[in-house]
Amino acid sequence: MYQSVFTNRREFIKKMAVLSAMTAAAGMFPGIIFAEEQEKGIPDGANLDWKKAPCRFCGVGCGVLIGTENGKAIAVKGDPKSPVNKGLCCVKGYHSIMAMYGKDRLKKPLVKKNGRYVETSMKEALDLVASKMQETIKEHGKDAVSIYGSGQWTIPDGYVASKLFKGCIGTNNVEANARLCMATAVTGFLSSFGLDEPMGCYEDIDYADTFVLWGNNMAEMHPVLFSRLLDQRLKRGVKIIDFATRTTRTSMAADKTIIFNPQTDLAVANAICYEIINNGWMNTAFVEEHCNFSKGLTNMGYGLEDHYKFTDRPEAISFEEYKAFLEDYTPEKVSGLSGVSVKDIKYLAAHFGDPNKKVMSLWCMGMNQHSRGTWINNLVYNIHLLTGKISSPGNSPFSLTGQPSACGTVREVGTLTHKLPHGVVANKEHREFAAKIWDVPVENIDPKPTYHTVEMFRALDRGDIRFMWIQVTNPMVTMPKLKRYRDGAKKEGRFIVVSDVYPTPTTDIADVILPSAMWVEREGLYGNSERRTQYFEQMLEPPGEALSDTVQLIEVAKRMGFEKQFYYKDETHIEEIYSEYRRHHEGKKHNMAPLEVLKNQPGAMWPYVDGKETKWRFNAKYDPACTNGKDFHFYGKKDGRAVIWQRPYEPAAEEPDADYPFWLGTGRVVEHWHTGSMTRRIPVLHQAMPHAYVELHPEDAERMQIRTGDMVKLTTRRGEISLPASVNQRGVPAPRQVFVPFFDEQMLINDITLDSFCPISKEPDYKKCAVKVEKA
Ligand SMILES: Nc1nc2c(c(=O)[nH]1)N[C@H]1C(S)=C(S)[C@@H](COP(=O)(O)OP(=O)(O)OC[C@H]3O[C@@H](n4cnc5c(=O)[nH]c(N)nc54)[C@H](O)[C@@H]3O)O[C@H]1N2
Ligand SMILES: Nc1nc2c(c(=O)[nH]1)N[C@H]1C(S)=C(S)[C@@H](COP(=O)(O)OP(=O)(O)OC[C@H]3O[C@@H](n4cnc5c(=O)[nH]c(N)nc54)[C@H](O)[C@@H]3O)O[C@H]1N2
Ligand code: SF4
Ligand SMILES: [Mo]
Repeated sequence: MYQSVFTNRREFIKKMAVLSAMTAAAGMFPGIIFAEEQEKGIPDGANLDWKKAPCRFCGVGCGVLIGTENGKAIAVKGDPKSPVNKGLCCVKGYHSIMAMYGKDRLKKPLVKKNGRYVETSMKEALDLVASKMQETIKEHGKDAVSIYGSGQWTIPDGYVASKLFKGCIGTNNVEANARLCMATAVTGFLSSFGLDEPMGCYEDIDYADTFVLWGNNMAEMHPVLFSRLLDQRLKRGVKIIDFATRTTRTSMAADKTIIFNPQTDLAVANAICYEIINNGWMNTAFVEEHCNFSKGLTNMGYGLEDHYKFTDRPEAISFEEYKAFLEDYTPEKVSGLSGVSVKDIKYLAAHFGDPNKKVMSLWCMGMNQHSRGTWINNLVYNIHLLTGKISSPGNSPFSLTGQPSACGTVREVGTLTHKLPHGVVANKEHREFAAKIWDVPVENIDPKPTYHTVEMFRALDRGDIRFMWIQVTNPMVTMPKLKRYRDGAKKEGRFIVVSDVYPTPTTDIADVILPSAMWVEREGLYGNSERRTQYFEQMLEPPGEALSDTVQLIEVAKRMGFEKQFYYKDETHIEEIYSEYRRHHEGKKHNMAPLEVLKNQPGAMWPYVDGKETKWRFNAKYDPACTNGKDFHFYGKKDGRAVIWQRPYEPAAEEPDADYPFWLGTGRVVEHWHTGSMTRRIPVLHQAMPHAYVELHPEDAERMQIRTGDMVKLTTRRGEISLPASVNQRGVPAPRQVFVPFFDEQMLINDITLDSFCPISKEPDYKKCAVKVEKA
């Protein structure tokens, strides 16, 4: 039996076009769609069986209740018991179950033979994957095979992937798309505090007086959490300050929007520190007791050269040295560069400086996808450390995650090349500890990290990597400077396995496509932004031969001869895998709640110690791991002190010039999840946002005589694409800037983005490159 996946994709694209032609207005009335579906005979919901799960989509981690009847999920509501969302959901949450029912769900494995995809059984497909991996290792060595996963992997998926590749095969070729997303948050935390993940939690929202959003569009990207900020404003009159490079729906809801030039957040943050120190707002007792000052290397490049190596060399400095450094960042000096008025810089600083105000900073990709991302993370921590506004209710620098399990599966499980579940591969004790739990010889674990994500795709292009297994991510839409990496992946002698639930541009380049069981079609766990681990049970049967990503990996591991390490007795393996995984994190600093607890409540925050969650880490009042006898203990650092970093302003990797006079920034919209593979198959979401566009500032549009809907050609040094214009619609960029969302695989903005990255975190800067803008 032959089935071409391309036929499916053509059908999908055709259907998208038909739906786009329908008026957007219809999309505003979901009732129309549901009525249509109801006619097709959706059950009436009289005998619904409700079960809890974390939402499939974003890192907020809302609790949802899913109603199933006759083996189908037919209703969703917010879980009123969840402390995260207290019964509320956003549009994606409410429509989440529909993402499982797209007509072209992958149901059978497909193997490419003579340029066509041939259906095969799961057993044969897994045999092929295992033998291909073994063959590649034999011919090209263990570092020629790799796995590229995701912050949408469940915790068990990531755990078994790491165990198979790092522990059994012995290669550190394990990366995840969180490298494109949260890697900078990790290096920010590690350099400032020595331990990853926020010290505070969502409850901070209930106590903070001022919220500073550092270039994130919470109204669209973390909608339910944002509604908690709005709720506090109604109740207590708190202030929401939107500090951003463009006006968004978040700006519309904020009390004040301050627009700055891209990349200059570095300078403004330093100016805030200058103001704090020079106005006597520093919490001297806190700084003397709990902080050190440090500086690192500067001019570290932009990761653009292949094989680029950079190692930071931190050096202690004195407070006086740090204070002298800040003289370059007076509000007056920074104002011209940043485009922010002196008054607004002082306004921002005064909120942090006021001893009677509790301040919560929130950020996401504006600060992380930044060629100096680690630095800007450090700088925001500096502000909170200088004022002592940290690790206590309402005083909270809070780095938000994007994906449902970016924290749970990538940061906590450690599915990055240099990481282990507990610790790093370079550390002998950490290797010994992991090897013992994994039941492998310690020599198996290679002490040297191999490739981070961008380098991994460069290695695939060069031929150093020959085999790549891609799970729960769609890199052929989401890699920066995409064309180069697509051409590389398609070269002769590369073998690509893709596990997905729908055909995508990434399955288009696959040699084997494995259909996956999605979300509640299997059992799993996610970990959200506030260190909350949440469990979900299997509620539905996966379609056709679809298997969970965990089981796919285990089956291949067994075929490769690792039966002993992957011998799990219970049927879905999740219970055993999770309790094995928990052993890596035992102790007061990171203990995870047992599965029985997670089965009965909407998640628990780690460190989970003596049956209790730790809400504020490093604060002796709340955190049992504090042992220095003081009020705060930053125990991630050997001397118990957090680091205030001297980090200068440096320009972006590519800035507008005469040939490419605009900034190009990219990002998201509320209706779609990343590459739209799921949300574009939900009619109501697709119709509300049928295709990508380019946002222009109204003055630029007028000068070029461009109106909404006109085609605009964007050209960068990497190539060109054309998209319809959007003027004064949802978002408005600053003059000489354009913004494009990346959800639309038919208008691949990443074909023209730049693959520069923060040399410390290796996270690409998707927010900045230079572009020429013309009416097409
Ligand atoms: N609806 C929906 N929600 C999502 C997602 C989704 O796909 N759809 N994805 C999830 C994921 S994985 C993520 S990572 C998050 C992303 O959430 P966000 O980071 O909030 O969203 P983005 O649209 O990526 O970021 C755009 C913002 O970057 C800021 N920016 C641009 N340049 C700079 C700069 O130089 N400095 C600073 N500080 N800011 C700058 C701009 O102000 C702009 O509004 O959303 C999560 N939530
Ligand atoms: N230009 C630009 N590019 C960006 C960004 C940006 O801001 N601008 N942001 C970056 C960031 S922060 C992120 S997080 C990435 C996201 O980038 P990706 O992870 O590449 O995008 P997704 O669409 O989330 O891909 C998830 C894939 O998993 C599939 N899937 C869903 N459920 C399952 C399952 O249970 N099992 C399996 N095997 N597959 C499943 C979906 O169909 C989809 O194809 O994009 C990055 N790329
Ligand atoms: S805010 Fe995020 S987690 Fe909550 S319902 Fe929306 S997409 Fe789901
Ligand atoms: Mo992300």
